[in-house]
Amino acid sequence: MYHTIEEFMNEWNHESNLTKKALDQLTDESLSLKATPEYRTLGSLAWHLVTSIHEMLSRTGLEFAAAEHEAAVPATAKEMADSYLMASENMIAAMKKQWTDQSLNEMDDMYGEKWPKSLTLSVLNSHQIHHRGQLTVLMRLAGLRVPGMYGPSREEWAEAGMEAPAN
Ligand code: NI
Repeated sequence: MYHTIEEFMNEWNHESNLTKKALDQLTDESLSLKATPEYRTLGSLAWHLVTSIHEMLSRTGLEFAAAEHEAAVPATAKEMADSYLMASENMIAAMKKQWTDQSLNEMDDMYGEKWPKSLTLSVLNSHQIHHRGQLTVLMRLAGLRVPGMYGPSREEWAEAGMEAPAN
């Protein structure tokens, strides 16, 4: 959990840049990809990454403009990436204005439980990382370029003139 807003922002900046890198690789055609008939499309998974920022943080009372949970999945990858950036930037700007470090100890009603804001921020970050991992798998299936996250991707190994590890 985070003790200061700055602690969260440092981590969020790093993670949201990685998410943005992945979203920037999506194509409009790739959005309709389904790994299997019963799972959501690549586009709807990517959109969940966007809308969950407002869905989760609005429960804490933070007020900011961002795509809401019920918003329809956009038809273009660009709209999705732009919406992500806007949600992320507006959330950070609102937090700087509306919260202090002490706010992180305040409790909110979250999904039937009481969470301090510091926990909500941790969950927001873990939730993003979890779904981004799923997204990169679907991106592979769609034949898209996958950016490295915590290490080089297959393409990045190749560009560095090295062979990617087999496992
Ligand atoms: Ni989720």
